[in-house]
Amino acid sequence: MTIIVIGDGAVGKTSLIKKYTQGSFKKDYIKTLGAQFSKYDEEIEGNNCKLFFWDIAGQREFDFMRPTFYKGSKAAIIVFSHTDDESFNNIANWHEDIKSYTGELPIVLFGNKTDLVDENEVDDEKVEKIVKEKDFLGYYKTSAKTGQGVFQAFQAIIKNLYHKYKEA
Ligand code: G3D
Ligand code: MG
Repeated sequence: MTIIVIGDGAVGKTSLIKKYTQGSFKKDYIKTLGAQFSKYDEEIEGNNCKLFFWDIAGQREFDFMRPTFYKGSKAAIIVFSHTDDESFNNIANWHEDIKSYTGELPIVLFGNKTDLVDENEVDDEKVEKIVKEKDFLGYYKTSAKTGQGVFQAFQAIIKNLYHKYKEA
């Protein structure tokens, strides 16, 4: 099962994958392709599942490569950072990008770097509005630094895929 992880630069995509896989992933940075590929074996409900994460660079010069990664993917994680409004505003663009190449793909939204913001200052309504609008599977607050929420967030999309493809 391949999952693409996208979002603006420096929102924490690589750090989140690292945290979730506890650094145990086999990492291959394909610089010329602007993507980092991580393979991770995980036991889900007693079955071994192979997970592949594509951490796709947001740089414009790699625009031409993204469709290739999108097409082989079963799900997507869009990451924004709570410390970067621009990364939040770009969620819709990332979503359009995915849709234009894959049609419908299950998508979850991660709001990362929660450790850097005051819980009371986070505008949850704004986020929930876009989750509803775009029909995302869910929204999770994460911190790749403290690890808070990271496990639950990845598990949500992985379990969703697991059940979807188990039945198929
Ligand atoms: P990217 O893969 O989306 O481009 P990275 O982002 O994972 O490379 O992270 C960019 C920077 O943000 C890194 O800092 C990383 O340590 C930091 N970062 C990522 N996630 C979090 C988080 O949840 N909390 C905090 N406080 N920092 C985070 P450096 O300085 O290493 O470039
Ligand atoms: Mg990265």
